[in-house]
Amino acid sequence: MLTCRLPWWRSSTTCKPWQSGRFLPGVWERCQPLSRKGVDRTAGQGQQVVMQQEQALEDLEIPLARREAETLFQEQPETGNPYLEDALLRSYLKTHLPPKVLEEVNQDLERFGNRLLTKIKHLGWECELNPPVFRQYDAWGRRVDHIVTCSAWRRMKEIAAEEGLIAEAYERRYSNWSRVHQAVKLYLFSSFSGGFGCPLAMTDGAAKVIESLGIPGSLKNPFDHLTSRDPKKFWTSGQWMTERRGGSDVANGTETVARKQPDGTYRLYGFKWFTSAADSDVALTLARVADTEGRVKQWPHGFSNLSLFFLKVRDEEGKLNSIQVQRLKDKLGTRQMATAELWLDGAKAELISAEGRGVASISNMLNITRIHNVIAAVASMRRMISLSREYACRRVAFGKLLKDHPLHMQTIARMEVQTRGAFLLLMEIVRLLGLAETNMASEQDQLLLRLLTPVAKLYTGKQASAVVVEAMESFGGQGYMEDTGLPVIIRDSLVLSIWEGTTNILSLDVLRSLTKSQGQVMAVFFSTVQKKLELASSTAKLEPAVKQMRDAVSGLAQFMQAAGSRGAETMELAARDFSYTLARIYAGALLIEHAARPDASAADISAAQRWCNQELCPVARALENSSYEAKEVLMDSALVYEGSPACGSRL
Ligand code: UCC
Repeated sequence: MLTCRLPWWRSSTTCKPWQSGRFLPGVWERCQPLSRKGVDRTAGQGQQVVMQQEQALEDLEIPLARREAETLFQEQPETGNPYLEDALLRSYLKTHLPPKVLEEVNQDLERFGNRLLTKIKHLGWECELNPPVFRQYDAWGRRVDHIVTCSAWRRMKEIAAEEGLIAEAYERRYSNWSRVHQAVKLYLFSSFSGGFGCPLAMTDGAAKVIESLGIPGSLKNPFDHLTSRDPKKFWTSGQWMTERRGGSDVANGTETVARKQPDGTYRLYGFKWFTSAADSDVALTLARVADTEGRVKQWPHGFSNLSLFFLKVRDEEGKLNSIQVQRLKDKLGTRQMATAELWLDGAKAELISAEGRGVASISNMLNITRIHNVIAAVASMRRMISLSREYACRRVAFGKLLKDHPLHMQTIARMEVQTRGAFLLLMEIVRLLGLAETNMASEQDQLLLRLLTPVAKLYTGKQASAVVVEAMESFGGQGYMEDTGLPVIIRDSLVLSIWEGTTNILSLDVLRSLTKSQGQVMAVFFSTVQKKLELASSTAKLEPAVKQMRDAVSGLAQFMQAAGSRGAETMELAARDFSYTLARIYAGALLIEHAARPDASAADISAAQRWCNQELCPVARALENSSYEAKEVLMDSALVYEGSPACGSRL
């Protein structure tokens, strides 16, 4: 006899659909926990619910043991063209792009969206199913150190070239809007790319460094390859920064040395601990220049001892450039992409920065890869929400579609608000980058770009982790199943707050931008936010949001004043809360600006209002709570180490 598997709250004496393994018609209907009356549903959706329920009833009538195949499946979410379904993206482009540019970009994105859906999505999944493998020796015992990638991964590289995913930014056919066009393509590509966004980030960063050096003769050829639209010619670049002693404190952690050769080139000796997209064609890396005796040169204060080098990973015959692959990393996510440990055993390289100015020079690359990180963060949130909202139109629970459960919709709507704020922050930094690259940026624009890049990277990385995990829950147990593809998105998103600088490192970079500009970045921040609020002040529906923003801005100004009189330690302790405050206030201003357009939708207005309902100035609250006082610093340690034998006795 089959036993009833209903949950306990439905298996009371009044609710027993099963008797002797048979379903009694009529009982089921009476036992529905939620009334279906008054549910607003279209005819088609209503029919779908009824059909699903009828199917369930039919299945239940047949004893489980005699059913040949289960017919009640959960509906798979199917999303359409990601460009056409992204209302905020489309309204942003319509608002900002000049009409002629919009027309062309719109066409390109619609076509690209279809290509993503029909071709690229499948390749992305193949990349996930066929991660790279490392073959250290050939059949005859010869060391080959071959990183074997799948055909779909290699096809992604060709597609990246064909679509101009790097080239677009450097050709500048749409002048300052080229960066926006490129970023939007990368954003659409990101969730379907099978991890190929990573090599593209570093390729873009390398091209940016070379361009910022004025494309010297020796780097003209590599630059052409990195920015090529020809799949046969296109190269990708790595960014080898992390060594065994860590990836944050690069200046102190780098052990690799560079020995100058008689022909003016260098040979690099060292061990790179994390090299992402290790199958790339070229790389930028840091090393300490040593003299002929192998002694590392010492530099005056202000120089980190590190210099920046360009190298090709293989020579013309395909042999590794005196590089040995130690092993591939066993990562939680981004498993489609080979991350390796590499020994540099005399790798031939070209010095491309002034000696000792390696960190400053590679920061051009870092700022680009950090923007790519933002792209990936926003894309992962958008993808999860697209799937969630689609699933909610198909999945029936408690007698109605998920979309008709207000609590479920409230949960997705909260994620949507976060994603909208993040998206506008992304568009703002790529808009500013586009201006800077076409000599159209004012000094203020440049300062704002410098400040907002780490702010957006650190904030959207955290948002992505929270949103994708929340969205996973909206699929119930299915969200936890590998073959739905959902866990891949989660795993791949979790790295976004780590690589390219962790949240705290990026918070300190925010402070670096303040110090370097002697506070000017904050003056620009305040005046830009004020301007956006002023423009919206005549929109009645936005009044409460504008008021909340003004309060937050004045809280931030008060914090700045108080922190200024306390010194660097307070600022360092407050760095994370401060950066979150900047992100929330600036994204709030962007949402308000977008909602103040004459053709703004009700959803645009609501997104702005809801964003501003959250705590916009956490740094002021923390200051008020004395979180940055010395006694609280001691208490931080006491809290962390209570009961720990590690260093508890030394507190
Ligand atoms: O490689 C990695 C994984 C690759 C995967 C890529 C995927 C991308 C996403 C794709 C999405 C799909 S992960 C490794 C990444 N590593 C990092 O991000 C490093 C994290 N650590 C830092 O950022 C640190 O703050 C350091 C390394 C910058 C600290 O070094 P220093 O030497 O202590 O820094 P200083 O002395 O403060 O700065 C040295 C110079 C200064 O210029 P000068 O000397 O003119 O005053 C700084 O102003 O560098 C300048 N500088 C910057 N300039 C430092 N950071 C920046 C910046 N962000 N922008 C402009």
